[in-house]
Amino acid sequence: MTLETDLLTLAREIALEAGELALRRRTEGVAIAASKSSIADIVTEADREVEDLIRRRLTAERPEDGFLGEESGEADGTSGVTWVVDPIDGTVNYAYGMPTYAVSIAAVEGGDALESWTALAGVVHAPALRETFTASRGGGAHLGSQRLAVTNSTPAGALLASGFGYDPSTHEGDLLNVAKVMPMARDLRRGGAASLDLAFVAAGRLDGYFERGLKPWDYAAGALAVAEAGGEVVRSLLDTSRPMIVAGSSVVAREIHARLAR
Ligand code: LIP
Repeated sequence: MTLETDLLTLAREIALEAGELALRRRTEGVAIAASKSSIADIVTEADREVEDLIRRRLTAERPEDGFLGEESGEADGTSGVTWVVDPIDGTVNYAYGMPTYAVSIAAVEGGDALESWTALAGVVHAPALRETFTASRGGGAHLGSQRLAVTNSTPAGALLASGFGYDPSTHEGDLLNVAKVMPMARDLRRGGAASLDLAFVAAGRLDGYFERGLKPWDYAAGALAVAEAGGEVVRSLLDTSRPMIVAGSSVVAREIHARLAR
């Protein structure tokens, strides 16, 4: 067993357990615990409870690792491995009872962002969809036992996805970006969970994805899946205040980026 396969096995086991908790809490009724950066940026009691479960299980199994979670913050480790966790990505979808939300768990070494870390293992588990996307460095990306590959479509007629931040003042800029990219697209999807958007790119269900202002926990696991499925993920600093994640096959990702840069 390699480090990557050990980390992936642990991440998958915990993601499945966390997903069942999220699903159970959803059926019991979701309580909004608080709003964070804006009225739209909600956190539910389940977000906090699920991240607490994940953090406790990881600490018990690998106490020397670091942790970076959306709800409970950061803790340094001594092993060189850091867990990057979004307990319920797609929180608004979750609160409204939509099935498109996921537990996202990634293990990385090195820095705290896409261009500075080396991703070792990642899981995007969508309990309401009963789908578990996994990836490990050099081990490929999988949906269950199915090996994944990004599409090799040309940029023209690409099916794309994007998203908008919680801060209404950023929406005009986001919409301008959509307008720049739409001429290459067949259509646009707005799924509401970055980890699933990226997993869908890895699975060939989308040709490309772009979104500004994502946090490391939104994209850490999904970006590894895209890379291991033969795709490309870049974090572009076109807007230094809100870096842009762009993902797809190399030709699609580069076309999206070129249009955004115009
Ligand atoms: C969400 C992202 C989504 C983005 C939302 C939000 P959360 O993360 O996954 O892509 O459009 O604004 O940031 O808050 O549900 O973990």
